[in-house]
Amino acid sequence: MKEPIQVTRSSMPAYEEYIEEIRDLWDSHWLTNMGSKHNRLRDDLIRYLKVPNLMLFANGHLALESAISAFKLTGEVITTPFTFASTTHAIVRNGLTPVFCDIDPETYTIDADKIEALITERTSAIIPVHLYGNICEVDKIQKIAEKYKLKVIYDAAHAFGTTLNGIGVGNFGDAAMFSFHATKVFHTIEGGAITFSKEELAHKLYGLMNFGIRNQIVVNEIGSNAKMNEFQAAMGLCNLKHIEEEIQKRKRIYERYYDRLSGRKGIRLMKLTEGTKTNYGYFPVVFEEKELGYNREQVYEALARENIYARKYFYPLTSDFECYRERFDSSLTPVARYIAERVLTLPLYADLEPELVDRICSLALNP
Ligand code: T4K
Repeated sequence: MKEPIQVTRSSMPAYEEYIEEIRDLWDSHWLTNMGSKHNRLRDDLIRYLKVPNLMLFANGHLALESAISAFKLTGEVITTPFTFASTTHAIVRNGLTPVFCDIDPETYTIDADKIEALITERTSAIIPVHLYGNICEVDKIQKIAEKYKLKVIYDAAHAFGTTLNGIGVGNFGDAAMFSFHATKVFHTIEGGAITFSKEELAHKLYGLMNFGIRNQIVVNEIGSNAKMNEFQAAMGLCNLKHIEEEIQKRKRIYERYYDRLSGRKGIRLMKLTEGTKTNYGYFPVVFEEKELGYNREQVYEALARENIYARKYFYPLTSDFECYRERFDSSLTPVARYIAERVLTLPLYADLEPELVDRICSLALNP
């Protein structure tokens, strides 16, 4: 049996490089709670992402929950249902009501033209997702937010290192959350960050991330524990050294898929928002049965028979999750539903062999 090919595979620095990076932890015995590697990674990421402020977290989800909490939002939040569980859960776990906006049929990000109609007197924020390394229509979203005095928090879990017309994606909105999970273009095993425009937010976020502890006797925030530890930060320091090579390798795979699958009737490929420089994080393909005579499930099965595991990111829509039964109506977001029922994200990682890309494409075209 051949080794299974999964949708992604974590990139690793050389073993020796990581060992070298963690060696001094055996001298210092300082393993977590804002250690020196944590601080070094934070400063390096501020430079790499070209953002004014950044705070590291134990994972992307806790970062997003903390960002939402930091803005003291109330009532309703406009968001997308075509995303990973985390986005919607983070809103609900903050006691807020998600109001689902449909997505753009070509970029798969929130349809900015449909946001305004969903605003009520209870709306306090918009939480869009820079999905698959594509960037939302940030200017339109900002204008709406300013008109109605709403906060904008981007879920940028997929968007590490992407830019829009040369501007780092972490600069848009009031805050943005990045995931550094093992499956991401840049990872710290588990990990995440919040980037934000107003420096004052740092104090609040710090409290939320570290039990609200200000000093040994003052605890003034009902915070959580969401600190990044030194082993995570060490992995990040190593991976950051190789990030350009990682993105270039992914680009080659992405372009190979693109060459082989573009221009085919019934096969829809994601359109990047104008001005977007992506990180080649995901390769989503929408299979339209009417034109093709076969569907997404058949492609999924054909690949699985050859031990290749594409994923249905993101099906079902979060609004259709069992835990939200009877609470939302996904027929109100028909484009998101259409895409979710037909999308497959194909295997994509730095060292995926080109011959495998060719094999996957031929199965996608003839399952
Ligand atoms: N917002 C969005 C839009 C997100 O996509 C995510 C995470 C978040 C927020 C929350 O960020 P974090 O709290 O996770 O930092 C995976 C990831 O676990 C998750 O981080 C990611 N999105 C999501 C899109 O994908 P699963 O449930 O599909 O993971 P799993 O375990 O099935 O792994 C997928 C494949 O990755 C495996 O088949 C093989 C490969 N893999 C996996 C692991 C765990 C590796 O190569 N190495 C590994 O260590 O969620």
